[in-house]
Amino acid sequence: MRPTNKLITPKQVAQAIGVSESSLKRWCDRGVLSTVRTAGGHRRLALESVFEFLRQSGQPLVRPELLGLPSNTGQPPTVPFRAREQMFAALVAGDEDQCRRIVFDLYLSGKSACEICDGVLAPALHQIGARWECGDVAIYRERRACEIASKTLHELRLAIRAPSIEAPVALGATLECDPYRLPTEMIEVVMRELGWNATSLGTQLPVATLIQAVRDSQPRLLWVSVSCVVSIPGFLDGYTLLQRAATEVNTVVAVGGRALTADLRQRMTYAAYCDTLNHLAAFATSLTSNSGRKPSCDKVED
Ligand code: B12
Repeated sequence: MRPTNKLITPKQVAQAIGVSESSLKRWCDRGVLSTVRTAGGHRRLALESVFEFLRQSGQPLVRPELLGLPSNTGQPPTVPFRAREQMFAALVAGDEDQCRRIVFDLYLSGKSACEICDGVLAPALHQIGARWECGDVAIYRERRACEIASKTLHELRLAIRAPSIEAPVALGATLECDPYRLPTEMIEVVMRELGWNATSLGTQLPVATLIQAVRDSQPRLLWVSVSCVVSIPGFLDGYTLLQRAATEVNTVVAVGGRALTADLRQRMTYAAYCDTLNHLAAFATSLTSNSGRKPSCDKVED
């Protein structure tokens, strides 16, 4: 089982964390762990609420595989400052389980999705790019690393509580000619962790269809991830149309990505430019804590 089978039995959880089933049921009765009932009246626990409990309580995992995690999760615990190097090695080696272990070790020890993405996954991929440039990492390894990172992000997303019905909506994507999918996938996960109903629409979207999505959903926030610009005039024309359409429905636009040079940014209008996911998280939080107030800055600083 991977963290996609979202409802699990109290027995599985008790075995995973090494306590008796009766202790676990007591915790459930006291509301320490939330449960749902099946149609037949049996108690079940949502995997994301078990993860939340583990993050808050620091309770060690005895049999992580019962929660769909690699069996060596947390044994020994991943030391955050080593995680980046370990992630680089795991990605280059194509070791998907090790990559999942590092991510879930960090997540269960209380690190946010934002910290994991900005601080571990992205730097490991940057290092892969640098080593590819010198000819030290073969192209297939780089592509495989990208696939593994994407799959692991997907699992992390499933470990996060689903957005509530009143959650503010955010949409995002990359525009035509930009195939870089990891930044937009990371943003979806980070925004969902912040309680947003966030959806990445994917990569290489024609501007017209993204405008249609904005009009249909009228999100509170639209992110545009820009890792690659093939034609500057073409990009600016498309982006301007999109930004205007967003303004018409009161959608705030946040932009970021390695291709957004200072020169390009000067010719764009946006509510926030973010270097990191942490910047975006701060900006998104300011939107929900001052709902109704227009953001006053163009760039969110650390
Ligand atoms: C994987 C990869 C690819 C894959 C991408 C696959 C995919 N489907 O995503 C593919 C195969 C497409 C590819 C192709 C190429 N690539 Co490439 N690629 C990479 C690599 C190794 C990783 C990219 C990645 O996902 N990084 C992880 C992300 C998460 O990091 P990030 O982009 O920095 O994002 C972080 C922040 O910038 C920020 N952020 C980013 N976007 C946004 C958006 C918002 C709204 C916010 C808030 C924040 C934010 O948050 C993120 C987390 O911290 C990079 C190395 C690198 N430095 O990243 C090279 C790299 C970008 N590629 C490079 C090159 C040269 C190419 C090619 C030209 C190679 C070739 N000869 O064909 C082509 C060009 C393709 C194109 N059309 O542009 C160079 C670019 C050099 C340069 N000066 O521009 C790099 C830097 C490698 C290198 N060191 O030489 N590549």
